[in-house]
Amino acid sequence: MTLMIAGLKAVEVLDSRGRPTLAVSLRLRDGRTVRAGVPSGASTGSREAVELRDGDPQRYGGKGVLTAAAHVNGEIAELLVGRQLADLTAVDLAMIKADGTATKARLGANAIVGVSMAAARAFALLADVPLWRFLSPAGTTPRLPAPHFNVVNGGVHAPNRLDFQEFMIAPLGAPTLAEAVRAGAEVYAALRRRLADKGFATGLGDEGGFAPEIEAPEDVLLTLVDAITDAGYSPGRDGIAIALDPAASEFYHDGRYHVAGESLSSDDMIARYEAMVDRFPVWSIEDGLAEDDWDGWIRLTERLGPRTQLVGDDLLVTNPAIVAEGIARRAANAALIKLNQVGTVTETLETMRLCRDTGWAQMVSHRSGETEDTFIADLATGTGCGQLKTGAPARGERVAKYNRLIEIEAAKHLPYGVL
Ligand code: 2PG
Ligand code: MG
Repeated sequence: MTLMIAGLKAVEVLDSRGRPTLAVSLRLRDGRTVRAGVPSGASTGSREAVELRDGDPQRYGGKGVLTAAAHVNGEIAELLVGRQLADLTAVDLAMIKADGTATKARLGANAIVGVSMAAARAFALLADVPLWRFLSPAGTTPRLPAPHFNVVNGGVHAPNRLDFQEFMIAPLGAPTLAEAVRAGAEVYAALRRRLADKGFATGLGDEGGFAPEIEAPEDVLLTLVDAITDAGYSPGRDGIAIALDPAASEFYHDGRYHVAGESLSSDDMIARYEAMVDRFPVWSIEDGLAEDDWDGWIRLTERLGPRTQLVGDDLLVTNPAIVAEGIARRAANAALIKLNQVGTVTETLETMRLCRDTGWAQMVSHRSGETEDTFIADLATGTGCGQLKTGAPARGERVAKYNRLIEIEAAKHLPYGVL
């Protein structure tokens, strides 16, 4: 069914960190309205689509998004409103063409992705199907993803001494999504008790994980295994596994990795990960090496790829061309999927298709700056990719996504878990 947009409006609102972002609303001809909230990262890859910020130091320290909002309300609205739009691809391609840059820098990836997400919701409404169903490509089986709860935050997401950005728990062995969420929340509660007993502060980082003053990643892993056991679960792939996102580009300077006071080469870093995988139930490592250390990534994949999921985030930035390069060079074995890294739903689905066709794993992801929008829960479910990370089982903007998964499961019984 073709879409005719009657009105399009973006306003500057706040994200979960208190920074400006866009809320886009799209009105259909029958008066129904759909909305989208645009996420925003802190540890961004250098090849991501460009988030347009005003740069006016008088407003929000230069981070205002009035220009991007004006692009939605002006040029993009002129382009799309009142036209017969055959499908989502037509909407996205029209915006890509009008933008005219390779990185969406002129209109702003934040403007474009907000409209793209709202348009996807509009098409789902017209087809009278849930968003996850609309986003499900022909021939794929929808599936509830294994949630990856980020329960300890470091790096640029927390003001502590911890260099690794994210320590996630993934209830891979849970029978259903609802049980996985329960397991995540119970371990989170057990972890709070463990940290408090040891005298650590239990304040939270940007994604709702605890931000204790622990320096060595191995010490966090030890505590996590204890918390999993305290909560009555078994650490490992049959129970609750651990996933890391060190976000290594952030601690890679002058060709060395700076971790817990040590200066490490790529090979030292790989050996350190190998020791972690030997000792702890770490099943997945995202951005273990820096985005410009491709040779290191290739060696990491050779060495750990057979038994560990190695996810490219900053390395691959959800971009189909860069993911294709990663696949060809065997520089990882999985991709992180973030809508705003590439800037449209259509291109995101293209990257996901590429991964599926090649047998690469994929994990859909939130950003550290989020809104209450739950689009990614539907995206992960509809594409059947098997994995979603969207923060701790705490903080409204994170919990909204997990709650959306629970609602989807309650409405329709779908298979659960990693592929
Ligand atoms: C990441 C993300 C999300 P940010 O590195 O994977 O957790 O962080 O949104 O800051 O890039
Ligand atoms: Mg990452």
